Amino acid sequence: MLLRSALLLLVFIVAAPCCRADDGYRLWLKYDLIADSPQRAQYRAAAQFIAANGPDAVLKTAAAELQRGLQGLLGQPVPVVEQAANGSSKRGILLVVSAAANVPDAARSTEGYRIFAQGRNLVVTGRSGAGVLYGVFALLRQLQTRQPLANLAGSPRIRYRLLNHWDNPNGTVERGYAGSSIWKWAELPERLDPRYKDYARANASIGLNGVVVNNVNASARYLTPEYLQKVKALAGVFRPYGIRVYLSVLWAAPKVIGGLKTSDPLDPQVNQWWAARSEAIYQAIPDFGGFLVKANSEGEPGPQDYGRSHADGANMLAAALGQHDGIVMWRAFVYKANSNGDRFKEAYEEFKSLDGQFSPRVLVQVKNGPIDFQAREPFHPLFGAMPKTPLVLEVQITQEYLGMATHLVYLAPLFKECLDADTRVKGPGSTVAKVVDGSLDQHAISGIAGVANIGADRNWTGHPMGQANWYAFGRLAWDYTLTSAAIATEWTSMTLTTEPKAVAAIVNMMGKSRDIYVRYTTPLGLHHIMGQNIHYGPEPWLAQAGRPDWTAVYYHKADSAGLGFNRTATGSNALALYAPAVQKQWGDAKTCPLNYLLWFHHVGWKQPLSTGRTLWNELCTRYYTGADSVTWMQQQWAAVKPAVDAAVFADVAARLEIQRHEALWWRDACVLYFQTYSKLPIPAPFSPPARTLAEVKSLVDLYQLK
Ligand code: GCW
Repeated sequence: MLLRSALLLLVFIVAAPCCRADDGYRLWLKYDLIADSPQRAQYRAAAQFIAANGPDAVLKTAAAELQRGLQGLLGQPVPVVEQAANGSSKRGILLVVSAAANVPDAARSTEGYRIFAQGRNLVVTGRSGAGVLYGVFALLRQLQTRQPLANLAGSPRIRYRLLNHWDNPNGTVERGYAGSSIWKWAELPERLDPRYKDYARANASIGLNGVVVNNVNASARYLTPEYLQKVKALAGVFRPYGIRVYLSVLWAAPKVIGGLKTSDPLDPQVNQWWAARSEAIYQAIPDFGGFLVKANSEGEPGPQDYGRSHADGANMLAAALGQHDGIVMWRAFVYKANSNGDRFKEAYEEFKSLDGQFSPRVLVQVKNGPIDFQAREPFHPLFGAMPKTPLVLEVQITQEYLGMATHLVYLAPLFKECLDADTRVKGPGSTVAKVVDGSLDQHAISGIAGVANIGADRNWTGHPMGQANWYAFGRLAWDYTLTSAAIATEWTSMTLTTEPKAVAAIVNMMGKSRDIYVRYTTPLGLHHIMGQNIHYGPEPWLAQAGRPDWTAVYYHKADSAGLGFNRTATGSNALALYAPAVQKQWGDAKTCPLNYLLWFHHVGWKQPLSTGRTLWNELCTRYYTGADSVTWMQQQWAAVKPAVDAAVFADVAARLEIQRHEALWWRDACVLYFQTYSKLPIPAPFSPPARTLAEVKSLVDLYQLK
């Protein structure tokens, strides 16, 4: 018996280090031991102690994280001391919070950091503990990606960098594909799942400083005293990581839980109710960040129910925050209950005229595009149209319309396409990024929000590569000038492998993945042709739904003449919402980028495009080459097998195989359906789909889209 136990123990000891599969839990913060090398020796020599002086809780976090990272990466214990010992020959890292620190300050925050050599030591300094924490993560990133510990400095370009969780009290996540919610409401506040802390570490490591914990389709419950204790417990876990909590609020809360007869923002009792609730929140959570509101949108209640405007509502909530340091983020994702116009224009029409009416602590939160997180959208026309109002850019990290948790789609190129888009409102260079960071119109506050793709799955995001989208969102929120490739390279080296060829192959595949997805789903500016219930499958034939703008035919407008939504002056004229220079380029089908063509033009099937092909042939070419490219991705992935963890490799390979099937599903559904209008053959060298349109349509039931 004893012998058997000893043998078992031996097997365990021998097996453990080599065979522990990577379950993805550690994200990009693996801190695995760097192989013995001259570089590791240099790192070791430079990191013999950490000195951190001061009571700041975030500084303590920074010291602990650095210690943990160095222990793992260098395999040497690094003591944390209060001060570097005088006259010691040891070299160490000094963490210094100083109001006088010479750090960059792009977003009027105190979160910048600077890393520099001072004598034998390396100093990481910032004007706040958070600044030092971000510096520490930057330093660890240098080690993780095997870079020199040279001079480094950074500061966020955007002040409020938030994840928006669409998580519900019952543990479900709206449009979440990685299991249930990570928040265990029933266990809070007594039990703090260790995951909360790891979640905070991950967010801090990429520079995020705020978390809206609940769905914008909000339950009033979060404002009850009972839930406040739960939110307070989470805030306590996040605070040492420089992260503040925010709540989405239900507009009708004064009626639903407050016992009032109205939620009219101009009613004094309603005002008092919100002020009292807000005060109670600040009593419990002194650094509470503020409120996010979805009002008068998709059936949610709002101030318009009482004939009041969005500004009336937002300003009342801002006033309720009192003297506390909080903000209100008011969403512009609205479209009227009975609209017969073009949904593209609705948010603009409702919000543009309110510019200048919002109180200084209100930011209006605008989705990247005018419709709804489609695989490719032109930038939202509100960017640049509300110069007196700070606008939060909202992007979707969770892949509601981009393949859920089975398609490999790296989203940094999508985020950047919007940030880099030039609104031209103040001449060339008036990019969305400059609207959002406040620099174009000199706003004191600025914000960016990403709808989280995180769930209770062990690897956080379902698809292992989905982690890259969380990572990329944070990095771009911090500094939108980083390139998609640079971010992918960092993430891959920290998460999957440091083998240079494999890194290059994976980064190349990631870089192309979003365009590939667009090609096999919605090429040339098609949009909103997905399934009614599951938003990532094709249903271009959808003609009946709760409202016309929930169908697909409303958007693609296929007929015997051609395809696409005419939004020029002869159509809905949504183009008129953009600056003249943008109108000019996009308004002419000859100069409109092909990526946006069918967003703005109804184009004849036989119309030649700049590629030399007719619209029909180009459409088919994109569907076919897009679907074929998934096979290419599979080959790329197969080639890196020796360099990545076996479990992660197998998981991604299996998901790519699903993606291949579903790309063919999209391709066949769309070319066969549009062919019923074009009446043209599938062009050579492509072969017509082996299945009929009826067969593809029946897949909708198979995938339970109905
Ligand atoms: O894209 C749509 C989603 C809804 C979501 C809404 C929104 C939270 O399908 O699930 O609701 O956007 O952004 O409010």
